[in-house]
Amino acid sequence: MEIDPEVLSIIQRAKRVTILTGAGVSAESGVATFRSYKEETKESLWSQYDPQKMASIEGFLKNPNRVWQWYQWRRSELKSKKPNDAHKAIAKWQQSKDQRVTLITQNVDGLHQAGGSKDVIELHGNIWSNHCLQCRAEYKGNTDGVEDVIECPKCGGQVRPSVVWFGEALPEKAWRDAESASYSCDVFLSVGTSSQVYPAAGLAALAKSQGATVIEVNPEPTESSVVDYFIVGRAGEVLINILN
Ligand code: BJW
Ligand code: ZN
Repeated sequence: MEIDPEVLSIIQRAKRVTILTGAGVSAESGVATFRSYKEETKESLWSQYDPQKMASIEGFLKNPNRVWQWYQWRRSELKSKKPNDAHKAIAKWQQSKDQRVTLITQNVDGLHQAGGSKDVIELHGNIWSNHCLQCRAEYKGNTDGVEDVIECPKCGGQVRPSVVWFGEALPEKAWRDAESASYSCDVFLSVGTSSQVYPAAGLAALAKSQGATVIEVNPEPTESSVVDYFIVGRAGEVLINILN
């Protein structure tokens, strides 16, 4: 594939690049996305499960074991997944001496870190961590094979995965860092996200309001309305081409 030379030159001239990634970046590692469905006929999560039941506090309180087991299943699926070309290309880009590249992700799978990225701003938490719903203490134990919700050793509350569910606030520091990286970049690159979930989807508009060029990478059209350039393609091949 070839990328429009005009877009390439805008990216190359940028001093500060902020990248926002979504589930599409992990799709080529074989991780199911939430909404879109296409990649190697893999069903998306929300075509099989009700987000209100699985990814909201109401759903958890109603049936904690069902939600817990769903996350345990996703963790077991993720165990064998490896970072792909997109994760690796972004990690390499972050090491550039000429450009400052900030990575913001909505993904909870940890594959960016596994691919070598160091400072990853995780907007929706991390699926490998757990904390108590009641006292918020981090639960550090290994949960492999644990079928039912664990009781917090400190207060007896229920232990939950440390991800951000619908209706919950994003982690404060991550959100602050994401906002400032979006405010201050020359290029905002949105990769593999359907841009339907807020507030993350609003970062592109924030960047644009400060004069950044917004570039999107996705094989499919998205909900985003502020895009200056849309690169049609898969995350891995597009990022490799941008870097070469
Ligand atoms: C490829 C590819 C390849 C495929 N290469 N690409 C304003 C307007 C409307 C609604 C709201 C609003 N503000 C808030 C809301 C409510 C809600 C929301 O946005 N709802 C919308 C769905 C309408 N937002 C929230 O509730 C947020 N909280 C909040 O606003 O709190 C307010 C508050 C403030 C103060 C105090 C208290 C409360 C929280 C949102 C949390 C989202 N959580 C999830 C689950 C995480 C845990 C888990 O993993 O289980 O996060 S939902 C899910 O969606 C997950 C994702 O991170 C997120 C985004 O999905 P993403 O990454 O875009 O994936 P897909 O599947 O949608 O798209 C994949 C894309 O990849 C597609 O475009 C493909 O084409 C593409 N693709 N192959 C490149 N090879
Ligand atoms: Zn507790």
